[in-house]
Amino acid sequence: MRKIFLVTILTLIFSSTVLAKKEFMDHNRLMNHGDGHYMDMDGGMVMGQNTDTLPGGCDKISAEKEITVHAGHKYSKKFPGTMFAFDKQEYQFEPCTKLTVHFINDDNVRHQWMMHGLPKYLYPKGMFHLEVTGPGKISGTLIFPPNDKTYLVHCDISQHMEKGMKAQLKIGKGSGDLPSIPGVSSYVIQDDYSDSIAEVVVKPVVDKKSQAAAKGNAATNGSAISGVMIIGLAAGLILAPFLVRRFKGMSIAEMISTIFEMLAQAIGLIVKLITGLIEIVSSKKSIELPKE
Ligand SMILES: [Cu+2]
Repeated sequence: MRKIFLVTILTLIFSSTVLAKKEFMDHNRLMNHGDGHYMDMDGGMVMGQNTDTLPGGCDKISAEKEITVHAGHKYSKKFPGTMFAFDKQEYQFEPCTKLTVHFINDDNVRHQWMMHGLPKYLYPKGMFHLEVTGPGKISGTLIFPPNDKTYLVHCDISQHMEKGMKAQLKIGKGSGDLPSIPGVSSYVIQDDYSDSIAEVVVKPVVDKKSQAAAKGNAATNGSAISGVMIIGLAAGLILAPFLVRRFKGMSIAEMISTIFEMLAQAIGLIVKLITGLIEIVSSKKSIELPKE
């Protein structure tokens, strides 16, 4: 009894330390890895930092700006169907602006503020990238090129962008809106929260003729399932007497081993059949080597 009590207490202590909210961390002591790449051992990273090289076409730095960007689950609440978001979904700056981004992660997971499509001669992989694991802050600086363009900003952690952590940054007039930016542009694939499957099938159909066809499709889908069921039931009925005879007087373990044996035999037979068929087909198609 005492042992169980001790184990329970230890488990509770251990899980509380694991589940406890991590402390906010200011990632301001980063190691310089060259090429604008900085990082620390606590999950902080800056890639594509550029504080002084003017992009081609810029005579001078047109403006110096600073923004604070938040990333977190709580910012996704205003966008139905999302899980993560930045606090802002759209940014706009003048060409040749020098921008410092203070990126704050409000979650207990890893988030990024990653900009794509920058000129590769200046930004390795065309990227400017800020990353923080767990609650914390990191800052990075870049200088924008001179052309009007819309840049994608997102978090590249698996499914974070798909679940809402996506924004756009326009330089000058930009080059249009990117799709699926929460609250800014419409989704490429619109989520459907209606409760009927039939409605989902019919929804994109416009005219009545194809509407009827869609309904017909739904009906045949239903009958296809019942057709498979009928075949299954028939097979069961045919096999049942045979199986009863076969398993008479057997223990459960014996039954299971017999079933596996039968399955192995069946698989062996199927494999033999397929290899036989392949041999027949390939022997017909193969070209004989010329005899000398
Ligand atoms: Cu993320």
